Amino acid sequence: AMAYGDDGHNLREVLATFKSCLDEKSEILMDPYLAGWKGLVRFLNTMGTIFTFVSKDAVAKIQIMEEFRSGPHKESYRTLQSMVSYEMANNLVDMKKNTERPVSGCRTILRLHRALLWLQLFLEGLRTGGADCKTSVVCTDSYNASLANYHPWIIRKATTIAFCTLPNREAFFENMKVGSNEEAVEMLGEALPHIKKLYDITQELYSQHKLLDLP
Ligand code: 1PX
Repeated sequence: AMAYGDDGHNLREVLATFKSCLDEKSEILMDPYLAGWKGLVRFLNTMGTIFTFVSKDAVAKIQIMEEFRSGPHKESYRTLQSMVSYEMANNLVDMKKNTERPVSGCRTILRLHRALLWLQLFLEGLRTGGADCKTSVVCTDSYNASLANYHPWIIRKATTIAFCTLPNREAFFENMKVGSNEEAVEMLGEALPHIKKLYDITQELYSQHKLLDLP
């Protein structure tokens, strides 16, 4: 019963939320996308207070998007695609640094999108890593191949120190609450292609609109 514990951070359900983001037109639905991130934050909050600076930033970005989703233009934020169309058409996306305009949905989602690549690489590393792989190394490599490219030195330093506190692979799998190690590996193998698809569709959308470098 413990293995399927319902304390709010069953990773199988969190990853299934991401799977449910794609609608029939291959558009990405904002609500399950944000719900997926909230689930990841709940998971992160079980990893120790050293990650508080990470979860605070993630929560702040989720909240920005939730405000758009409950504001006067909420229908425009139903999917990532409709958000891009709406914000671009209404000149709401700041292309330069240090201007007074409010933060856009596009730049906010871009930060989560970059973090989704970290997640994909990290989970893939855990899945294929073998019983005695070092999670801190897997995590650092995934970070260096994704988010680190956009973070200033001080954040990279703090992040790398926090990664050293990560538990071993077995403890990670246990914390995922999806059953045995074999079941965890199988669950990741099933879930990761959906995460990758979400990432690829978003990457293509942002690339088409030249939004990949938003400050
Ligand atoms: C079994 C694996 C599941 C683990 C779930 C972990 C969920 C992690 C959620 C992380 C979300 C991070 C969003 C970061 C967005 C970002 O890049 N923000 C920076 C830029 O924002 P700005 O508005 O200024 O342009 C901001 O400067 C970030 C600050 C905080 C540091 C972010 C480090 C992210 C490291 C990746 C997550 C590590 C979690 C490791 C635990 C396994």
